[in-house]
Amino acid sequence: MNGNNKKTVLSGIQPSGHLCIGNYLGAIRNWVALQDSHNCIFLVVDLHALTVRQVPSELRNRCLSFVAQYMACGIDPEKSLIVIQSHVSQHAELHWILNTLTYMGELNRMTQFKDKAGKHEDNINAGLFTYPVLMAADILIYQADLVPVGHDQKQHLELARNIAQRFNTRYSETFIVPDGLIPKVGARIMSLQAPERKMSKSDENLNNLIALLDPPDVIVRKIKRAVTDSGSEILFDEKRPGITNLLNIYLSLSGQTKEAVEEHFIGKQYSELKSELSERVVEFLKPIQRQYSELMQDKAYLNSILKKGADTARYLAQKTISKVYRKVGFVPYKR
Ligand code: ATP
Ligand code: LTN
Repeated sequence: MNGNNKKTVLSGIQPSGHLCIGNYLGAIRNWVALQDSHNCIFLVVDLHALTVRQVPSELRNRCLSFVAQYMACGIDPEKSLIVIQSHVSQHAELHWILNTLTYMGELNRMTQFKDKAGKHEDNINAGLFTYPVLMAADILIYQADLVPVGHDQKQHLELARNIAQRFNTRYSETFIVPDGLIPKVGARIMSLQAPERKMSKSDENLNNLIALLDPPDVIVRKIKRAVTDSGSEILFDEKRPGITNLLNIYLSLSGQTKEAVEEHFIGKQYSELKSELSERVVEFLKPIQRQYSELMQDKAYLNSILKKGADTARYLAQKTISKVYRKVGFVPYKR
């Protein structure tokens, strides 16, 4: 990307709801870890966010807030590009081309579409349906090698790989076929009140998620109210999703092994797990929240980072789209 031999990493999050520890443990934590060894591009995917209704002024503020939260979590704009998707029009251009290579049957199988269509029955729009193709465009436009995401994005990634291969077969080698990077621990953090569902940052019930910006007393209250299961032993057990989820969050933040965590809680009560977990989460989020507040006071600085991100991203994306337009047979624009 910058003329070095490093591979390219690309990922993104929709600016909807409140960034939560699920997003951090499933995705952002891996982004931070990849910054030195890879050329990284991290997107705030605002085009995707429009697939559900947004209040324009809130969307605008949330995009900037997400940028500051990425940085507060450790994304360093000196090492990585931070980019707002709508600043790079080539995403939408490639989306159209890739739409023509994607079958309705493939999109019909996407579980996220089925979930979201179920949640927003009054607004099942065409954008929601072709959302995974836009995600493929996000990835392929930068010739990304690696895409760090949580487990729920596995199906979308597979589709992106299939579309890349299909284009390459039809028009000759053009796209890198990307690999996913899904963490072993933390790839699927579950909802606090309904642990059979994933924690989701735009859940209407805020008690289901721990937001990165939740104040300490709110975190303590939410964890105290989290659903646990019958029984009293504190063990990782698929049949007890509530306690297992709390243990998984603890495990992800402590960096210990499962065995060490189970041993630590032998003979202890659920209430002790909850208070120890609350303490860990609060301590973990404290420096992130401090840094976030500082960053949000300097909007000019945030905007300068976004300008730099967009300028470089546009250059990279234009290289791909020009190649794609040539390969599909469009007449080149001559000055
Ligand atoms: P929304 O509820 O607004 O649809 P979301 O919480 O599902 O959002 P996305 O923007 O869809 O978040 O995802 C951002 C990243 O966070 C993706 O890489 C996704 O895999 C990851 N992620 C989302 N939820 C979880 C979760 N509960 N556990 C682990 N990773 C998650
Ligand atoms: N669909 C993703 C968000 C997303 C994304 C991307 C992730 C949009 N474009 C490109 C990785 C790479 C989601 O988490 N819902």
